[in-house]
Amino acid sequence: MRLSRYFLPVSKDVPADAAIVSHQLMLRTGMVRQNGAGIYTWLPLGHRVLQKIEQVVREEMDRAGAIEMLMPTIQQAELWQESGRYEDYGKEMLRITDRHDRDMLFGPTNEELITDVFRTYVKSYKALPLNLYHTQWKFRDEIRPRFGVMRGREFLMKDAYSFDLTEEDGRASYNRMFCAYLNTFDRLGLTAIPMQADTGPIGGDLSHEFIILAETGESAVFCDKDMLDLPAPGLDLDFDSDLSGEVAKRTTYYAATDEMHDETEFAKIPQERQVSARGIEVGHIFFFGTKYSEPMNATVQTAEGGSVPVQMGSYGIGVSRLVGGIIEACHDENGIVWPQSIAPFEVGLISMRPKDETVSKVADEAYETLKAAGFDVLYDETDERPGSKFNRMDLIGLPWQIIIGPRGIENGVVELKNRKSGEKSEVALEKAVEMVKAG
Ligand code: P5A
Repeated sequence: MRLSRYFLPVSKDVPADAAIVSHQLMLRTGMVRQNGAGIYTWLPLGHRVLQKIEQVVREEMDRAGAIEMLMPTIQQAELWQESGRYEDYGKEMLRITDRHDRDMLFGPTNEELITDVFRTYVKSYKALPLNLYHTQWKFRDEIRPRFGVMRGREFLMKDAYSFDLTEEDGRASYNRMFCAYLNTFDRLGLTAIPMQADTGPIGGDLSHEFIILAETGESAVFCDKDMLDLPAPGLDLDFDSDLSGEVAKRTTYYAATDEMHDETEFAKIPQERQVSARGIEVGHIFFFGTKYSEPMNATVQTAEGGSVPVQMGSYGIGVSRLVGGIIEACHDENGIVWPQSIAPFEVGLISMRPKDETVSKVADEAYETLKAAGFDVLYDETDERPGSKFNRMDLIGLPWQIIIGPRGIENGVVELKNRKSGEKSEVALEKAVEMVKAG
């Protein structure tokens, strides 16, 4: 993408109510524009990141055997009346009336809708296990939307729903999602800690929140430091195998959010391993058995010919929240430092002298070479001062910068800068391509 033709409204002014660094940086880099309390337009740079995160999440859901679909944002009140949550959900639910005076709502989550899909089409245990997911906008009329996209009212969530015949199978489905989540967050460059959590309006008695540590996090969290060093299960994990050991490895450690915190248990950890910090909840998984299937009559035939309510769980990842969460974890004094896996562009190509014919020709060729190598490239061929070009590239945080100037051309090299380490090297373009590929 040529910067002169892109839409990148970088700005110096940050509204005073942008209290945390991720919110400030998202506004400064022109990733989002606020349209109302907790409601945002995703501008091109922000939209690219959102889509890249969604894609990583999708790949890991697919790897774990979940199947993608898409449910609507607007739902009928009847389904929620059937489950009993229509009244319970309270003011967080945005209720809407259509022209025929029908009660509708903007979905805050989709347990009811997916249960309705399930009961319509699935009648036999033979179709199980089944895990269906989508990535769709949700609306929750949060009492205090704040911190930009981290606590929005309209936000993008990936939500998956598992269906099993027995409670034991249901727990196996839960374990698959538990492991898939660890792999997903790892690919996003994050250390996410599974913590025992309150189940709130979703329900059930088994639930883990996935928390990344950040000073600006909304929740107080407590855990064992040794947990932080555990590697993710890995992309070669066999999702058909028994994963209870992988889960147990992590759940034997103490880790809880403030609602579930038990000071006596926490005190049993050696003091030097006690982590008491703040965290951001980037995912939340639940197993709630027949909470929805029973009242909504979602049953399956067993091998013996009987009929039982299906066992269910639900699994959420805050895709739009992750954009802010990742910036909280990945920035420095000059701006954002994107992990390569979800950077809006992998390479920022800077032409030092766009008016110089030779420089511009070499830079144009480099642009074509980098694109042909499969990279997303933002090519700054604008006529601005080099200083402001460098600052802007640092601010938007692309993992690699390639700088083309007259001196390098004379020596047959480009300058390659790694945004994270700040390391610069003068190498031939082919070598730079290799280094970017290696990540
Ligand atoms: C699980 C999937 C659920 O809604 N039903 C379907 C279950 N869980 S949850 O914990 O309530 O939400 C899942 C994740 O969504 C993100 N999230 C938010 N992100 C931005 N703004 C909000 N207001 C918001 N509320 C929830 C979180 O990452 C949460 O873990």
